[in-house]
Amino acid sequence: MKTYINPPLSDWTELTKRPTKEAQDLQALVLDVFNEIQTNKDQALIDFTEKFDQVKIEKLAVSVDEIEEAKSLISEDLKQAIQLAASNIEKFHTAQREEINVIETTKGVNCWRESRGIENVGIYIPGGTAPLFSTTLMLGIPANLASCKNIILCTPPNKKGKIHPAILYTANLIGIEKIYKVGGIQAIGALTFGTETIQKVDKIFGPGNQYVTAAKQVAQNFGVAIDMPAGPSEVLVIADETSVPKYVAADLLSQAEHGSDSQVILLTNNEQTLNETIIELESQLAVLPRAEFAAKALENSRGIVLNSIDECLSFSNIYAPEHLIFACESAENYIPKIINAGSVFLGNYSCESAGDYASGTNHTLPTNGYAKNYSGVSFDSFIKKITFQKLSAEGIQNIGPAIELMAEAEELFAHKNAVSLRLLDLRNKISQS
Ligand code: HSO
Ligand code: ZN
Repeated sequence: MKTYINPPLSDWTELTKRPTKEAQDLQALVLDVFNEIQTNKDQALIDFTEKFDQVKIEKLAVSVDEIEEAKSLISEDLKQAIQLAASNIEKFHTAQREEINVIETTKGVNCWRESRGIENVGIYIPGGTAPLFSTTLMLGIPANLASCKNIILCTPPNKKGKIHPAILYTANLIGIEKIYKVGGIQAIGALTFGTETIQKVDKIFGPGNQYVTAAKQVAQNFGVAIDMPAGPSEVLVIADETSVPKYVAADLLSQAEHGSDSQVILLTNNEQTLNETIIELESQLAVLPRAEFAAKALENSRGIVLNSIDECLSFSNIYAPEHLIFACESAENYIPKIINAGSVFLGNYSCESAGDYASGTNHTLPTNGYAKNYSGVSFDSFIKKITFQKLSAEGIQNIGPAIELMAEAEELFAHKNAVSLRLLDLRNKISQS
């Protein structure tokens, strides 16, 4: 981790940048795979799985037997842990539902919004070095709460053609029935166009490697929405003399172990806190099974001493971290000053792992500075809202003349006429009675 003591403001632009990665241009490859899927459908998925994942899949759909086998492979303790997490995630996301609120904007003019679940949603769960079965909860639970009609889960098979049992157990626990063994670009292609087995969806959710990310980007050109642009995971910790260096180091490493391209930032107003945290980082890193990833991530990472906690916050708002851990006793006093962050963890006991797994908040969050203009996934991500209005005779009489004037000023006489005809009828009715 590179360290900086009171860097001048002129250096902040550089210091708040993410590490630049040689982004491969994968668009041509994605389009080739998509083309093939449109023509050869299931067969293309099977062929690409053999080519990219080196495994020959007989059937794309996960069978009931495979689910039963997965259930038998998960320990009771882990099942209970997953159930606790599921219950908290469900509670937090249920509370995000909104009541219908009918507003009478002018006498006789009633307007309101109603939510409808997006009918068909695709959930992508990565396999690879760490199978993130917790993401199944984070995406599946709000999809259920939103009453999405079809929830399609895709996840890549391993070299033996199997899916991690915890992913299958979790999906089954929350009632996801359509689970397919397909990953990478081909999974996103299947969700975008549909095949004989896999249904086309309206929106695709979930993290993934650079291939999945590129494919989700391209899928948008074919009328599919996505949750958000994805990038490597990141955390920014603000610490002061009330923080516990060993906790801070553990939190930094918990994000660093996700991958060598992760980035972690420590900001503090206290040089001793920085030094003690660095010593802790070294000793904790040494015994981590994923030390190789974490060590690489630390090379992209920074420890910075600034003049005050206010300055740390200004820096953090420019960086716009996916996760902000405010590990100071006084953290709550600063909440109004937090402008850009995906999810915030306050005080010494609120580790990021809590939000990653079990506190109830969602862990699918905007990275790469997108916390400036995107929210993390929530109940809202799985619905769209329809506006309704009902005008009474009195309502159209009240706002009709204003509409006529505005339509005329825009030279849209059919618009004006739609009002005038009604007003005329109403006037005639009154004069007849
Ligand atoms: N920290 C990740 C989510 C996750 N962590 C899943 C563990 N499992 C999102 O940035
Ligand atoms: Zn994590």
